Amino acid sequence: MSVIYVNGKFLPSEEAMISVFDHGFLYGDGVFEGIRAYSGRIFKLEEHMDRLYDSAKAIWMDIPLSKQEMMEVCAGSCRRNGIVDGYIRLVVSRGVGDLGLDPRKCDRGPTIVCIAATVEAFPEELYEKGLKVITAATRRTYGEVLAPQVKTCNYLPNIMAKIEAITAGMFEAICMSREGYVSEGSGDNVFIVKDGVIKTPHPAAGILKGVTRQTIIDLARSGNYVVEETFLNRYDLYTADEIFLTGTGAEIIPVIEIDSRIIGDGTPGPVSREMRKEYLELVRREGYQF
Ligand code: PXG
Repeated sequence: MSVIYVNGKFLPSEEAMISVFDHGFLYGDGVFEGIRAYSGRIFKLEEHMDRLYDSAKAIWMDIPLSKQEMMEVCAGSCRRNGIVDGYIRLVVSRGVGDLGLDPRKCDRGPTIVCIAATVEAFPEELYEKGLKVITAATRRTYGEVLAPQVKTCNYLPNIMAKIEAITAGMFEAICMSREGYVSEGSGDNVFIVKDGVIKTPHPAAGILKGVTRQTIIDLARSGNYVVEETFLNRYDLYTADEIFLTGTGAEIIPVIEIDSRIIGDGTPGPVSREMRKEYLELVRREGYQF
């Protein structure tokens, strides 16, 4: 049986509950992080903390714990659940309020939940075979509505894109920005390789700045690849030599088909495989020990 952190206490999972008046439930008013542990270390924990606190700030929410305390909540969740390799879901919602929108009514402060479990973003065999994806009709949210940099509990657009993928018999959907540039998948960032150059959508194209995305940019640059953060469109996807997706859950997963166009020779390309290998080596070397 797992134990789950809820507002300062570690509770058995069946006792870990939040109120029906929590604005996270009523309105999706909250922020979250998905973090991963490998070999007893939490990978890029500080980067996830920075993004969580920035997300909270952007939605006018104060998190009552320091980043260091929050890091210990994550570490404690792993320790108490005997996790060595696992997934940590940290959710900070506006808290318990009334049925109105006014966040000031949530005057007991945010609800903080931390769940440590295991994850499988995509079936294991697809990491070897590669993924078939579509581009989605659902657009990525844009800054004037809901800044894509904020990892909010409002994931309905992402889920709508995922439904498009599922109903098309695919595993993932890639969304365009309002302007029609490639932004990202429902829960992952996008990279392409063209003529030896690695390219990924510029943050201004409206993306969540993925921790894995930055890790890959750093790994690739230190391996002497040229990495461009730029603006890509569907044509660039269709004519890429390689495509791969990155995310904490997804890690690095090659794409071999998009909108019925075969990418490369229809098998995972060399750069995608190299980046995946380097990433999986790095996650076992670095991290916040627990
Ligand atoms: N874009 C979006 C929209 C995301 O939700 C990423 C990119 C990748 O970011 P990181 O920092 O993880 O490299 C995410 C990641 C899942 C899952 O089950 C993934 C995410 C959120 C919820 C679930 O795969 N987000």
